[in-house]
Amino acid sequence: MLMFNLILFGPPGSGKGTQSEKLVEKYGLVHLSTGNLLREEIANRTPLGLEAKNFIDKGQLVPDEVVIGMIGSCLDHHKKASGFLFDGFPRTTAQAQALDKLLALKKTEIALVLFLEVSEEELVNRLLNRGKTSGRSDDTNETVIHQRFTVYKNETAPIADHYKKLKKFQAIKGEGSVEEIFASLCQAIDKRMKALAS
Ligand code: B4P
Repeated sequence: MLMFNLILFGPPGSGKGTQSEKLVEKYGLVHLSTGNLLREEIANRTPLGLEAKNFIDKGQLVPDEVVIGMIGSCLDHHKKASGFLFDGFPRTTAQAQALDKLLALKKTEIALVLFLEVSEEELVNRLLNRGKTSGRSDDTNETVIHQRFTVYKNETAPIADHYKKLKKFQAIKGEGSVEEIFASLCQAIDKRMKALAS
């Protein structure tokens, strides 16, 4: 069976995690969120988690070799998956290249990259709001939030070009209700699935 591998791409707070939960339920994909995996490591106080916390608290990215290793072992654990939803990964050029290689080893590739487009003002509001209840250290301090945007612009946004060249990139309006955005994402996925099946 043909695998369907999707990347949900966008700045911090654009709704990747929110929409991923709904998408994996509808399409039966395996959800791989590097943010969630790292927070689990932190909660379990593992050596990897302790290292990651230093970076996340400052609004920086965790080193490539750490996240690439995590994704590699997750892919190995899900040998029978019908597809993966990558949420918050890749975030650097090195991660994008590593993902291409890991998928090639499984004789598959990325089918589609959906980019959630949200204004910076809305992003700050969402993150500060989440910080009030989640207690996430990277959501409570506005300086850290702005550092995350700077890192996103410098290190993550440029990888969009890689997928644009491959004609796998599509921007989706990420403002509006969660249901409206979900409907737009599903429309794009269904169209791509149909094209791949024909
Ligand atoms: P992540 O956990 O990936 O997440 P995020 O960018 O903070 O948010 P996301 O886009 O998932 O937003 P969400 O749906 O939750 O990253 C955290 C940190 O981990 C990074 O800064 C980095 O340090 C580290 N990290 C993770 N992956 C890494 C990698 N590959 N390499 C290196 N480091 C890595 O939505 C945000 C809020 O908005 C929520 O409160 C939600 O309820 C709300 N919201 C969602 N949709 C909405 C809508 N339509 N309207 C209003 N509010 C909405």
